[in-house]
Parts: sequence; C-alpha cells; structure tokens
Amino acid sequence: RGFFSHFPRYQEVLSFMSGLAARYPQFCRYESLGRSNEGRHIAGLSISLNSRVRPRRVAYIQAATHGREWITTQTVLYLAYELLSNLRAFTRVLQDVEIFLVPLVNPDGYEYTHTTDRFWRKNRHRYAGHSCSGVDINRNFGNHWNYQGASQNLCSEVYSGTSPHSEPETSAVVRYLEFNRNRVKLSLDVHSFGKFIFYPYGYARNTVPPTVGTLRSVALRAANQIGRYRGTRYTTGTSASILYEASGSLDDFAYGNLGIPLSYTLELPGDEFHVPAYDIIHVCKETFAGFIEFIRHVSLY
Ligand code: 0X9
Ligand code: ZN
Repeated sequence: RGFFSHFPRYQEVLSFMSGLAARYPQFCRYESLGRSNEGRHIAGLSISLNSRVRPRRVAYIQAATHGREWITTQTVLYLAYELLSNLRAFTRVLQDVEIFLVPLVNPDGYEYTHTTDRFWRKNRHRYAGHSCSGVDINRNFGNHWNYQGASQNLCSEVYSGTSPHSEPETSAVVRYLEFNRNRVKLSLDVHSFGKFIFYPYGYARNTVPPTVGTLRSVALRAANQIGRYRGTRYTTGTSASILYEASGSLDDFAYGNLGIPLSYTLELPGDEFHVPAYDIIHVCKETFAGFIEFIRHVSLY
C-alpha cells in the first residue's frame, strides 16, 4: 500500500524521512532535535537547493503537536516528498530558503493514539502518584503561559505543565527556533480539525498584532490556493476570535517572543480527527498548495 493511503506509525515515519535523506543527499538532511518524554526522537528534515550551503531564510513547519491529529503528519511528509521528487520546479520558491520540517513533535502521544487511545491529545509525561498524565504541548510555550484556555489541573486536556517549556518536546522546538531565530521567517504549526488558518494573537480576544494586515493577507492567499484543488473552504482569523482563546501556543510564541514575522496555526479538514484513508492523498495535495503559497512569502523577508 502507498505511503499516503494509510497512517504510518512512528518507526515508519522515521524510515520514510531517513529514506528521503538517503535518496537526495544533496538536497536533504535528516536530524534529531532531541528526545521525547519516552525517549523517542523528535526528527527533523531540512530541504534546500544545496545542502552544503546555508540559506539565509528558513520556513519552519511542524505537525502532530497533538497525538490524535494524524493527517497533519502526512501533509508535512507529502510536502517533503513532493518537493524532493520535483525540486527543479521549485527553484524559485527555494531561492535562499531552507525548508525545515518536524512531522511528529509529539511522537509519544502519536504512538499512544495507535496503541491505546485514539483520541489522546497531550504528550505522555507521567507524574508519580497521579493517575492522570500528559501536558498539552500547545499550552506549554512561553507566551502568556497559563493565562487563558489552559489549566494547571493535570487531568485537563489543556494542562500547561509545571512551567513554560517544561516538556522536552517543547524545549526541543524552542531550542531549534531560538538557535535559528534570525533566519526563520515562517512558522507553521499544523493541527486538525476545522479548516482554519489562525494567526496571532490567540491568547486573548481583541489583541491586534502590529502586522495584522500582512498576517491576514498571506493567510487569505494560502486559503485561496488550498481551495483551488477541490473547493475546500478555509476560514482565516485569530483563534481567539473564531474558535477560543488559548495561551501558551507556538504561534504566539514564535511571533511575539521570537519575532518570526509569518506565524500561523493551520487546522486541516477532518470529521473530528478522522480522515478516511482514500482522502489522505487529497488533503495532502490541497494542503501542499497552501504550504507553497506560505513559503513563497518567505523570500520577501
Ligand atoms: O487548541 C489548540 O491548541 C489548537 N486547536 S486544536 O483543536 N488542534 O487543539 C488551536 C491553537 C490556536 N492558537 C492559539 N490559540 N494561540
Ligand atoms: Zn491540535
């Protein structure tokens, strides 16, 4: 069966990534950003026109911050696969741009949804003497940490952890982004579901970031490109105004703390967290068009 007609396990994702790196050594590098609570690799894939030179800009895209959001990993791996199989066609978008992909930010949660509980969201941090486990990685970032839409109850689905960046999954991402902060111009955190493109700020309603005009217009262009494949309609705005207020997420941290000018959270389609196997490839293809549109704007910075 084809890679994009089922949902792969953690090991299969890693083999797919290292397979691409082995097949395209001149364009692609495979690395580990660190290890999860249970010791799994948080794997990254770097793609550029020449892996020996360091492009001035980085487009950073991550997925599966929440374990149950399986389709997100597939769309990011499809982006890698499609870019590498057809690199010549993307010479312009990739001019001085490195694509850095982290398809499984939360490998422990992802595996747990395959073995034990299909609807697990958080990581798998265990606390001695407690029956509840897990931190919501998307409430663990250091921007308005635990301010709203987050909880200090460790049984909560939005438990924010003991302190900002307390989780190895969060700190692996933060370490990478801080190290590359002058080069990263785009940060996309891919989630599901709902067909939304969110831009900052998500921590509170009626907060207007200084560059809201740019954030909005790039979001609208990406939504439009996604729709061209088969008419899928995305809604754009802040999560605080469209969905709910939630603080301590990557989008606000990347924009507000690191100064990354283009920072978004995508919510892919799905019937809740379920996407039927035959539809995976179509979600991958429509989302691909959106990814490329976002990446096109990186060269303006
Ligand atoms: O709640 C979240 O973390 C995201 N939605 S999900 O259903 N995939 O869990 C939305 C996060 C949006 N960003 C901010 N509120 N900052
Ligand atoms: Zn999510």
